[in-house]
Amino acid sequence: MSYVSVLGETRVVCRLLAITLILGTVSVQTVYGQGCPATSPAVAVTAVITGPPTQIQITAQDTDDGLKSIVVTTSTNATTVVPAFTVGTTSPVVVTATAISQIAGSTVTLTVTDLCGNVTTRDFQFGGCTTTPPAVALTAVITGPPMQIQITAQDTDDGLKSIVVAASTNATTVVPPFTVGTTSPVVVPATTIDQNAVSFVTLTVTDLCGNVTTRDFQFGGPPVITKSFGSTSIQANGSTSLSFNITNPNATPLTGVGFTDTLPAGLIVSTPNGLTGSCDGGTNTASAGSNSISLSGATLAASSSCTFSVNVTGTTAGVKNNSVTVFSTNGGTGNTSSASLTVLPPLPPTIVKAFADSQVQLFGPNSSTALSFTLTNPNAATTLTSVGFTDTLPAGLIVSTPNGLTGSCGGGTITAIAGSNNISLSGATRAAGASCTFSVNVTGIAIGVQTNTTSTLTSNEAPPGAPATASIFVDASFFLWFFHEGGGGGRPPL
Ligand SMILES: [Ca+2]
Ligand SMILES: [Ca+2]
Repeated sequence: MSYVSVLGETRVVCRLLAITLILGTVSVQTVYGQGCPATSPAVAVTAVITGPPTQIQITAQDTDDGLKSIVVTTSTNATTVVPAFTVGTTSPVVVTATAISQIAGSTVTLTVTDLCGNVTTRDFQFGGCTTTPPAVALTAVITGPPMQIQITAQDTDDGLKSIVVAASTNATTVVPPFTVGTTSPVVVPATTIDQNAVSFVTLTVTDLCGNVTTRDFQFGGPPVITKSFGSTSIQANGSTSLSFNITNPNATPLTGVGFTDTLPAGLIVSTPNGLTGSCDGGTNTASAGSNSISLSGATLAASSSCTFSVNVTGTTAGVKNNSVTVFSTNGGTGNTSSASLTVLPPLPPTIVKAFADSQVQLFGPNSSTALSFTLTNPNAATTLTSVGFTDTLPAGLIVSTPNGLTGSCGGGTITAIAGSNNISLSGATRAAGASCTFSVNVTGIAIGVQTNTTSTLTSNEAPPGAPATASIFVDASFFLWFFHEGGGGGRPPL
């Protein structure tokens, strides 16, 4: 290019302009074609040949001014060649970078200049290790017999390095030759798979960056069942879930999958049965109140599982051991899974007793007070029957005359004979969570603190419940006033 001063201006004039100098006249005659455009050359990747080894084509073009130079400023882990071209060409020029390293990564930088001095610099990065392992999948099953399969391994980013048959049991597995570094799929056939035995093919596939995928493919094996209770223990007559998970470990479907689970004594299907989940195409049977849960006729797709659960209720206390065996039509009988549930006995009834007053007089108008008993069945689901207790009064208390009995307790018989030292309840029935209260008047007959403790609480269903204790003070001040201080001569004590 050249710089020419015309009419006080400095202009960049391209070579396409005709410039004529007429010497001696000190005049400049300039003919302009057009101004020099400021548009820089275009530089882009236009082709990738994956190889291996990978090759790249980078195309440079300047459609207005024409190319002046293409300089390779960086070429790391690559061989970059600029072809010969005519300076000023407006046609594309294709630069080829070969031997690109997919593992280490390659960098190619081009600096492209056009005839007007416009410059484009572009960096191109290729390859470099990824952390993505190869994909390994079953892509074809020829049922035979004998059965054949195809397993496809591919690594689209780094390229495959090796495919190793880690196991081939009851099958013939051959890895075909392939170009190390290929990003194309490689199909590994396994032939003569024995469907009547459990057959395994295990491939370990590594890419050029050391990422590894190991995949097991199983054929002909039975289903696998796992059962579990939702809780490890429940109260008597309480409920929990019982879940069944069935897995098909094979790379092919299982048909006719089922089981029958007979519950142990003291464990039944709840009402309602709370059935949730299903197994594809199978029939679940779990009749409320029965001792049997079953599945029949289910189909499990390759490498799939299904889960369903029902609620069960413990009707007697104890450890309930429960086993179930799964079977299938085409994979035979599978494992036996066991689970245990502890059914705890019902909680015993509870009792609270209390005197209405903290003290009574030994003699006179304030010598009696009410003694109340409150019984509770703390169970959530168990009715307690034949609930009873005995309360023998201490030497300083007797049942008042009359006994002042109020309240009742679940149809039970309350005995409190006037003048006796005994209060008792027998034969009461209390529903889950229910309480009852009754009271009897008692009279102090000896001075001092009278501590009163019941027997344990008995019932037909639960272990004995803890006794209840309460105390009252029998005071002698009224007695002393009445008999020793003048027989009513003064004001009696309260
Ligand atoms: Ca240009
Ligand atoms: Ca990879």
